[in-house]
Amino acid sequence: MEKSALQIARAAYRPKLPAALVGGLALKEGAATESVADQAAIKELFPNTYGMPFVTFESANTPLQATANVGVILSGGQAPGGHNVIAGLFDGLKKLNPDNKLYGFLGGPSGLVDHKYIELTADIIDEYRNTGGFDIIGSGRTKLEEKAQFDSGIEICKQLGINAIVIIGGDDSNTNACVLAEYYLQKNCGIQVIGCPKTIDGDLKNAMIETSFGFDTACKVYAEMIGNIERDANSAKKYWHFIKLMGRSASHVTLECALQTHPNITLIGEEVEAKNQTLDEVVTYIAEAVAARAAKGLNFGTVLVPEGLIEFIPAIKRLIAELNDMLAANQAEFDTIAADDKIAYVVKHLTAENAALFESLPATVSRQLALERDPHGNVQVSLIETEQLLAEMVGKKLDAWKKEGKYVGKFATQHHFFGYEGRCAAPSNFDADYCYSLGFNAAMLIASGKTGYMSSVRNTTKPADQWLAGGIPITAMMNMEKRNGKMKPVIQKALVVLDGGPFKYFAANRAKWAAETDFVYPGPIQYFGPSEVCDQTTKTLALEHE
Ligand code: FBP
Repeated sequence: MEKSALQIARAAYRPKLPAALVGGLALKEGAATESVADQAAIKELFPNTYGMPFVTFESANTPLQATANVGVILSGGQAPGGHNVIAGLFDGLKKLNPDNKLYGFLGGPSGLVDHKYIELTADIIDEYRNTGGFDIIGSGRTKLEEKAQFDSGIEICKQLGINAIVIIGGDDSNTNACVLAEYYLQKNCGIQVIGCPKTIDGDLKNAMIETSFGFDTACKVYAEMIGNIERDANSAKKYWHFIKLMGRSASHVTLECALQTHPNITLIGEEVEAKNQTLDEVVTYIAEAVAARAAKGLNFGTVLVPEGLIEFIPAIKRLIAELNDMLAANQAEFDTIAADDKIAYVVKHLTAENAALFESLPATVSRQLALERDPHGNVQVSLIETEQLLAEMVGKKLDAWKKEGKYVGKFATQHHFFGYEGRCAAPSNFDADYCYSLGFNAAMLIASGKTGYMSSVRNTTKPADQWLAGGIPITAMMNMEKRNGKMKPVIQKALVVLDGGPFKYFAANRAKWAAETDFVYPGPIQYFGPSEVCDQTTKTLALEHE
């Protein structure tokens, strides 16, 4: 396969490791842990993996040696750096013992259940070092939840002599990793399970997991594109650009991109929810900023919208919840209704408040809400074109204000959705180093006999040699939440904290960014060059650790 000059040069990049992982090392156990909430319930569900201590690696004279064959799984959406986690794991295992083997389960967690795998040899690994994507073994969204799936995993592990599984995934996949670890301990089958924190959404983090991998690179890619759009907007001076950014349940990506590019308007879902705002209030907020700029002759700008915004608006959240329940209860009848009559059927079966809100939405959105369901019968919120919905509603409000003489401007819009563009980008130096360290560290946790732990690399705002490596028991991150009507143990999702450093910085500057044209143009990720250009972390990480 032909490679670009950058690909060839990048393949030779040697990711940096925390100093403690470079030579010999020793494991230091910290204090016993408690789950973040619902301690009694989590302890009962995880009798073997609850309360384990934090662990940290320290430099020592003796190198760790261990025999371990490992199976690795990529789970969920792609995130830049996944290949480097696997490369780090491979190199770590070979350092422990050159005879150790690494197997890759294909297509995500289903590879473990269906016994689809390849052995990852040095030749294969070398092809993928420092590259984006998950194509080395593929990924998938199968959930590991059933005992039959776990038992099928035991079968293939016994067959291949695998004594540890590394699951690279987000909060749900790591929750399942812990369930698997607990089950394998109960069965005493000698298979350890270690998790690695992945997701561009940035919503898997806590004191020991400072960031999920992929967030850094994906945000840098989106920020480059937003900067380019801002420059276009400032050159042509004739469009308002509405840009939706991926991040299904949290607004970290949008906040980080705002910090990097200073757009005129940024919506943060968590704030909209905290202020109990209605859709109309959100639209009015944007329209007022547009009108204020128009009064100064500035008929252009940029608006950033998080993918999950619509679900953060409390009234819409209630509407979606009722729609899901109502359609589930009336599924059989609903399926027999002619397509043209479905909207009327929905209106008739909703409570008055939700019916009124449903009818006030633009037709494209109400159709999407009523007619497009996922395989579980739920509304497919991510398909709603929020950027278009907001632009349309702002346009209508401005028209009304024009008639009242309150607004004199031009409002022409362009829409964008950035998500897939950044998920498989070649990892930034930060993600290349962080991911390699996470994988290498996972090998050391396995060699130390740990299970039910997530690989943890901390102190990441400092140069890589000062990073701290260790592990956090996954149960320590858990609480009980309602899922499909039942209380389940899950890793607590990290949403944008409104009194945290990143949001506070944004809130202190947004009025200025709205009124002025204070755009920042970050440009493309740089892989080679001075450290201040190539090794910057995200603004979020920097502000969180100031
Ligand atoms: P993960 O949580 O699995 O990392 O995926 C996150 C994400 O990238 C979201 O931002 C987005 O909503 C979703 O995946 C899209 O999923 P799909 O790849 O199935 O279209």
